[in-house]
Amino acid sequence: MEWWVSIPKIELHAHLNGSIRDSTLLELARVLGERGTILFSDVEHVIRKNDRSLTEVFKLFDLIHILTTDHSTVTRITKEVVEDFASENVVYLELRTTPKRKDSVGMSKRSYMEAVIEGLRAVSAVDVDFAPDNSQTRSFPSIDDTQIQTTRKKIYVRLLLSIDRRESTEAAMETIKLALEMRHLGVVGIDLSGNPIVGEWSTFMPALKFAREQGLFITLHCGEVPNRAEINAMLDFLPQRIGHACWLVEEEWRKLKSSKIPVEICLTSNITTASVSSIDIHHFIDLYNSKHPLILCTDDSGVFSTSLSREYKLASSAFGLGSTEMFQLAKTAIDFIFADDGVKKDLIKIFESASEKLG
Ligand code: 6MZ
Repeated sequence: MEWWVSIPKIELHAHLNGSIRDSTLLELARVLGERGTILFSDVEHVIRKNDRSLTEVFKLFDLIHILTTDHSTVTRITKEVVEDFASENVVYLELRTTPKRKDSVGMSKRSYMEAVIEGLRAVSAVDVDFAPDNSQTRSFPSIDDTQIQTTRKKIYVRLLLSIDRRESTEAAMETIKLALEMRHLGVVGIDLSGNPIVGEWSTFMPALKFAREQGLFITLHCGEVPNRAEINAMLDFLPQRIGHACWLVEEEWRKLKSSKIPVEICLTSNITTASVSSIDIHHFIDLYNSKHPLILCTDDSGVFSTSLSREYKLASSAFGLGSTEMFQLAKTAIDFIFADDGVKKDLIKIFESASEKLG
């Protein structure tokens, strides 16, 4: 097994519908093609395509949502995505998804999320811990040292509910309320995402403020496009984490660094969508050298044909970081997860045990 695959890793920025296997998307497209809902030949090359602009990515998401939005498919993709992350030794996954209402298939935001939870329960290849410590539904007890050596592979999964930038304040508020009601099922926070050229910060701010007051953690897609006013407003909001941070100017870098807000870095996504023009000038290395908190993530492993192991390998080769530094980078992600201290302690044990094994 490649070293990048063998080390334990933590994934904090992964969109459910962006992380679907191509083979599953093609299978779903074929079925809808047979039913006459779509023209398979039109869709096939879009799914197989590899380089995509930011605009094309959001068109692709509209297509993916046509393919995946019924309850049993949502359950299936959740199961597969968790199994795929676990198979490359992701030991903690914060999976984010946008709760969707689709009247034509009797889907509400709540029933969409129930289908996601069903997917977590359906995972059979590994043990999944998805609910917090104090809940009746936690699937497995806290681990001890002997278990690390002997038990089946285990992955911790926590959920973030995403607000799509196309949504209204009321719709965003509905998502926050749902998140609060589903905390006992492992929902730990809220993400703001969607096409960055759509929507206004002022639409989402009231809902995000409410979420924070209620104790939910917040992560924002910030600076995926150059939008000075929004980047500043987001940094001033002081979310617990931000994703991307591609288009900050000098003064905003200073603000970010003094705020110490951890940044979820998605290298392949940023390069593919041309949010950053080339890997050698990616802000990863400046933030890393400044010891700013950061976490390597995939964003959309399906859409960008990547994996977390690949992102680690890419960072190592692009920025000349050795295995000790990369292992340490993977481990420090523990500090930035939204789950409770019990999970953090378990993760520390997992990394310590792996460090002894890998030498
Ligand atoms: C902003 C993104 C994104 O929620 O249906 N999403 N939002 N920037 C990105 N960078 C490329 N990648 C994904 O997963 C798909 C949704 O996640 C958001 C978009 O809103 C997309 O529709 P879910 O599971």
